[in-house]
Amino acid sequence: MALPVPVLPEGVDPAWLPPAAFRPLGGRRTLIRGSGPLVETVHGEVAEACARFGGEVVRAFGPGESPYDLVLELTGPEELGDEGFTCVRRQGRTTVAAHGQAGLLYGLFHVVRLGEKAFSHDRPKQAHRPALGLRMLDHWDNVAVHPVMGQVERGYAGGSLFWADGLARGELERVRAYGRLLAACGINAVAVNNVNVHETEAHLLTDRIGEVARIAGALRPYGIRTHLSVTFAAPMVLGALPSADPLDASVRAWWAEATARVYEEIEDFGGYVVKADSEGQPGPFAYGRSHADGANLLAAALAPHGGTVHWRCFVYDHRQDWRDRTTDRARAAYDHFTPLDGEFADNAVLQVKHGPLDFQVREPVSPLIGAMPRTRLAVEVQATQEYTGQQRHVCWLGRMWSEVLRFRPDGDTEVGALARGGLVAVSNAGDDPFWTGHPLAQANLYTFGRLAWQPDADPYRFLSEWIELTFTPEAAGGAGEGARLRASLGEVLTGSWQTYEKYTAPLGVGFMVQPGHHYGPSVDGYEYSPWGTYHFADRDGVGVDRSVATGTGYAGQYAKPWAEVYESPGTCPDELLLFFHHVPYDHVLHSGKTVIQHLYDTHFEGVEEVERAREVWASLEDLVGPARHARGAERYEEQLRGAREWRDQINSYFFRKSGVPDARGRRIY
Ligand code: GCV
Repeated sequence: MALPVPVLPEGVDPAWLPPAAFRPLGGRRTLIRGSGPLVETVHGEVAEACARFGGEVVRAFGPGESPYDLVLELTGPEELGDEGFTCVRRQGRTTVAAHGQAGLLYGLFHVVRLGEKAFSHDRPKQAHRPALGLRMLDHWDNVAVHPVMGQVERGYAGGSLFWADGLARGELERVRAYGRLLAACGINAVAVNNVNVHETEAHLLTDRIGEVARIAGALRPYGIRTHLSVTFAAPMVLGALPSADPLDASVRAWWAEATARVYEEIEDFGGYVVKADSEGQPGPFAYGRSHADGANLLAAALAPHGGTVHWRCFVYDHRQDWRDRTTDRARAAYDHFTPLDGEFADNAVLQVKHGPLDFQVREPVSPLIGAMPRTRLAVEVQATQEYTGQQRHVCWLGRMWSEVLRFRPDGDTEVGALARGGLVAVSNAGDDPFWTGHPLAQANLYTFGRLAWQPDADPYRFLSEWIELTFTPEAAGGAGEGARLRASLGEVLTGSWQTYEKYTAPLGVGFMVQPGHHYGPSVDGYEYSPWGTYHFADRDGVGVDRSVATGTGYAGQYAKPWAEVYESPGTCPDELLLFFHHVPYDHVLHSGKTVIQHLYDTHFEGVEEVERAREVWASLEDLVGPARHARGAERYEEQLRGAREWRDQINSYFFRKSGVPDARGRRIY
């Protein structure tokens, strides 16, 4: 039985799956061969397109019948795995063949992306399969509204899609629609609660697992496995044991039993996500045990059922003394985890933030990636724009993520290939009508999924795909206007990350944000705090000396060639100079400018770029739909206000510290 396509609640934006994106499937005869629940999902999708745009879908060859335009069949080669597929067009027929049901679903969405091109001319057989087996979103959603963080920690898109009024939502149609959007960009796993596991959420593992099972049931038809964040202290919090020591037999038995019960409820449960010994969350250090002991405890409980533990490496001292310049937070993940390489169970994945600090607009790639050859690593990026404008500012992160994924830690293998445990993003979606607050922030979610499928691809290709799917020419009122719309959106999104970088913290130095909520500038907001995030600006210069020769030694955590490149200000790339070095304001960059003049120039330029983007958006009023336009316009006002505030605070601060005037005499306060 075909599974009906989810119906979006009134007023909710269809994002990159507007009905019009399926028009090319209309008016055609489609044959679907194979059976299984995801095949029924595929059938439902095609049937919906036929209902709207004409055409017919059949499930079995009739005798003598062959005039099919599209064939979707479960006969693909086993080598392509469960998620791969082939696509070919020959003699007037487009055929997608997959070995597994998920592959058929991905193949269908591939055809949707191709649009008319899928049917217009012959195409040679091409094989597609994801480079990474796990393409996951971590939701930092709380069930109960947290007094400080609200419902979604670092969420800028309303409340949780999964939880409302202290329970799993009763109506899960929108969760199904979310699963559909995620499948259409290749995502196959979702963790449904915050890695900071509070009292209420701890219970999802045991007495409230039924609620998780319902959510899993809504995501499953789109090939998405559900994962849960758990507290390491669960045996004490939930099981009344006196300890959570990973080597204690009763603790091990407790986890084994609890996990077996999870699988009774959710047969295809993906596994656990754990934040341990990090920012106050409990962990194995309390018992004098290592993080390998901790991760392996949960891995052992999950192994009989085929689950995986995602163990986060965000372990650092968040109670540092700012006076102590020898402790360097950037070093922490590498220092904690590299000695344990080879000690983790096969079904334990270490989840590493892409940079050594915390999702700043510019950071080097974490040296931990590439330094643990005997361990499965997953790389974590942040789609939710905690430090990149909180979905009030446009900041398309595809280029940043692509740079991370294409970085070669040892000068040879790319991060995208080293991330054998997968790619994970902190989700930016919520119950907002546009899913992501700023409608243009949808592009981040879409690009993430596509990059996780193909990490070495050109990210701009995925940006164009998102634009083409989301803004169909017919929605824009015809082909000519469609072209203008797409060019304009490309213009405002393509360089938006670099624009954001220009008007905020300069040259990789990071932070300089308002403490707590992290929105807006505060140059010294974290300078005398315990969080380990400093810039050390004084009257002579700015930046953190992380060299081996005179600094914290962090640069030495890299393999060659990077250890040498980063060690000296003469070879360090400009954009990371202040991350690695403390330099005088008149230090001359590779660009030929002094640090201080670069800082002034970029801050003026950044604001001008926002002014221009706001105008471009204003010119699209008739093309993007009134609600979307109004939302974007309101956000652009705020982005411009915010960019000016950043410019003026940063420029004034450094002018006052250094006494060096702007060479171009512009207004600084
Ligand atoms: C979920 C940063 C954020 C925290 C977040 C943490 C993490 O510190 O500000 O809100 O906690 O990262 O990744 O665990």
